[in-house]
Parts: sequence; structure tokens; C-alpha cells
Amino acid sequence: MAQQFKHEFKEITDVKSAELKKLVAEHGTFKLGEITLAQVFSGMKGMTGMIYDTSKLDPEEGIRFRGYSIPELYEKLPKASGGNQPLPEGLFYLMLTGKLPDAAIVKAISEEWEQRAEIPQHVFNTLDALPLTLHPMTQFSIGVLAMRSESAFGKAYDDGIHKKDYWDPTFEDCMNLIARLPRLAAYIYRRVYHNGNHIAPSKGLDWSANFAHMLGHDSTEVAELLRMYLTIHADHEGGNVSAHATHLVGSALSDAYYAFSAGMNGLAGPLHGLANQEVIRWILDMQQDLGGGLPSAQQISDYVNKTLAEGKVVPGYGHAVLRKTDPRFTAQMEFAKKYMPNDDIVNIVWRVYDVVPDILGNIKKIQNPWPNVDAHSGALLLHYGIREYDFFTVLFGVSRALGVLAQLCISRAMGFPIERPGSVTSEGLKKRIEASVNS
Ligand code: HAX
Repeated sequence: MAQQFKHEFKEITDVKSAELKKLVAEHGTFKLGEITLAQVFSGMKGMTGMIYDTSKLDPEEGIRFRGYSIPELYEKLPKASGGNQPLPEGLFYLMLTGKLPDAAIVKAISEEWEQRAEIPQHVFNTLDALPLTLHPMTQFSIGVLAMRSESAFGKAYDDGIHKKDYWDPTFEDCMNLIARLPRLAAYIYRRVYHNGNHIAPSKGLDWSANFAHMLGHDSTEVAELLRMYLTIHADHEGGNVSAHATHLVGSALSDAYYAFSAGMNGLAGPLHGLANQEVIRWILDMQQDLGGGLPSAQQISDYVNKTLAEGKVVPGYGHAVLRKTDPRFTAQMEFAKKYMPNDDIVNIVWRVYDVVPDILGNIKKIQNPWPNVDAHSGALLLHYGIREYDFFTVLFGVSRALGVLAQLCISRAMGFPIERPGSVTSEGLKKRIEASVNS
């Protein structure tokens, strides 16, 4: 299957690549926008600076993967037998090829990843040498780098591979890495929180169900939760920190291990993926401060104002691009309504959602007062007893691999060049503006 799938990907990408090269040759001076000083100062917001095919984010509608919204994915992607959640294997195929998979392809990808999932012993030894107190995201990134001993691209490059063939070992590395991430993540989880009592992978399960099993959860509901979780976190167009970091590092012909590890170091920031642990920490702290139970709307409002007065952000709210409630938040809310409508923490999440947008919406500088993906995810995990919130960003990272590594395959196959934007010094900027004002 791998060979067939790989060649299908290459054929599709060759056609796209030829189209793109023609576009650039014929319309290379086409303007995609102008860059203002305010944009540069705001972290390059709204500046289009790369081609990224796997997904596109609309500020009002939210994410679309190859044109499909989350509700559309629910309708069109194959599901596990008896399940309602899309299988992330199918999303990977869609992101890579732009085509909707059928159940046979999804099953074949599950089987392929199962076969590729073995991790060399030295990776476990490396992890075992780390302090248990080291943040799981740091362990995850180190584990990914330790797996670089297996880099097909690194070896092929040393052996003098022709540049037209770079895509092939990149594809192999991405498939291997994705296949191994659940095992790596579960190893870290069991090592840190379950006395190193590890659980071996099981045969014949899909990628998410096997991950749930290795974490210590064999119920259908947790498998379904992970199928949903690993699907909705997979990609968020190219400009977010984890996607862009992976893309940037990959553009130097660093292999998938280097590039993905860089992306994970970005995901570990509290303004990005780490927000999922911060949300739960914030909710539990609030609950503790208030003596437990379900806080009232007024109590939540007071706690939000206290958080803001202390110069902190309200985690799980706001977004650099989105301007409405994140559809990934809504997908999780639907899941919770179905499986755990009476859960205490879930109900706090919903009550926070009733209160926070009004407060943040009244603060002029805040562009988006609505919840993002991280506002809900932790509550679902807590419900099933996965309470170690320091670990939550690792789960996000396993999912994010699908999007950023699909794009890495595409970028290599398209022969994208090294990224090298320009910069300006503060003094140089002042001089340029003075010269322009005085001219
Ligand atoms: N609470 C308090 N202040 C907030 C805020 C929030 N939730 N969201 C934005 N602001 C503040 C910003 O800190 C900024 O203040 P300063 O000018 O004083 O620095 C101001 O409002 C303008 O910010 P913005 O233009 O609305 O938003 P940015 O694009 O700068 O930042 C962030 C977007 C997501 C980083 C921001 O909304 C935030 O910090 N949110 C809380 C952390 C969070 O949930 N992060 C996860 C985002 C989704 C994601 O990547 N998931 O992985």
C-alpha cells in the first residue's frame, strides 16, 4: 500500500507543482498585499508569506482542511466500525492528496502505521535518562530528535541523492514519524505518571484507539475522544507557530525529525498549544480559590477580572486570526453534550463561555473575545481520568504532526526554496520613515 499511496501522492503533487510554476512564471509580479509597519509590529499578522496547501483558516468560519469544514469532515471521512468520529488517518490522506479517502484507504494507512510504529531502544533509554520532572513537551521534543537516528532523508542526503528525489525519503520519514508518535507520547505518559508501567501496542487497532490503549484506556469512548481530538487539532493553516516553525526549519532541508521537533518547541509556548494545560490549571485554581463546586457567573466574572488585573491572559480565549467561536471548540462541546453533559468541569467550561466573551469584548485592544480549541479540550480528558494536564500539549503535538508533516512532504515534492524573509533594524526603520515623511 505504501508504495501505491506514495506514488499517487507524487503524481498529484507533480501536476500541482507544474501548475504553480507556470503561475509564478506568468504572474510573478502579482501583488498578494502590501505590508504596513503596524503589521510588522503585530507579529506579521495578515501578511501572506507562504504556500500551504493542507488547510486554510477563515476568520469567521474557522478551519477548512482542503476546503472541508469540520462538520463536513464528520460527514465525509470514514469512521471506525460502530463509531461516529472521523478517523485521523483519513484526514492525513485528504491533506496530503486533496482527495477524500474511502474506508479501504483509511484501513490501509492504519495498517501501514501499525507496521512502522517500532521505536529503537536508544530512544527509550534517552527518555529514561531525563528527570521525571522535565516537562512532557520537552521530553517529547527530545524523543523526536532521538529518533533522528532513523532519518531516511539524512542518510539519502549523505549518500548524494539527486534533488528531484528528495520527496521520497521525506515521505518515508513523515510516515515513520507519525506512526511512532503515539508510542513515544504514551511512553512519556506512563513513565511520568504511572511509575514506568508501560503498555505495549495492540495489533489491529486504528491509530487513535491504539494510542488510547497505550495510555491505559481501552473504552470505546476514549478511542472516540482521541479520534475526534487527533482530527480537529491536526492543522490550522501555515502561519501558526508550530506549522510555520516546522515549515521554516524544513525549508533548510532539515529532515522531518528536526523540522517537527522545532514545531513542537513552538507548540509548547503558553500562547499556542500549551494553552490547553493552562486552561485546566486556571479552572482548577479558580475552583480551589472558591472552595469547589460549580462557580456562579458572577464568581467567574470576578475571577476573570482578577486574572486580567494580574497582567495575565485568560487562557483558551482569543486568536490571532479567528474572530468567532472556534469550530473546534464547538465540535468538542458537541462531544461533551453527547457523552458527559453533567460533568462538573465541562459545565464550568460552558459557564466560562457564557461569561468571558462579554468581558473580553469590552476591552478595546482584544481582537477576538471568543474561545479557541484549547478552552474545551482538557475538560474532556479529565472526564476520562486523564488528569495530568502537563501532558495535554503532547496530545496536541501528536495530532499536529498530521498537518505539518503532510505539508512537509508537499513542500519537498514541490521543491520549495529555503525561507529567508528580510528584516529591518529599529534605527533603519526610523530613518526610512523620516526620509519618506521629509520627501
Ligand atoms: N486574555 C487577556 N488578554 C488578551 C487575550 C486573552 N485571552 N487575548 C488577547 N489579549 C490581549 C493581548 O495579550 C494583547 O495585549 P497587549 O497589547 O497588552 O500585548 C492584546 O489583547 C491584543 O491581542 P490580539 O491582537 O487580540 O491577539 P494576538 O494575536 O496578539 O494574540 C493570542 C492571540 C491567542 C496569543 C491571545 O489571544 C492570547 O494570549 N490568548 C490566550 C492564550 C491562548 O488561549 N492561546 C491559544 C491560542 C490558540 C492556539 O494557538 N492554540 O494552540
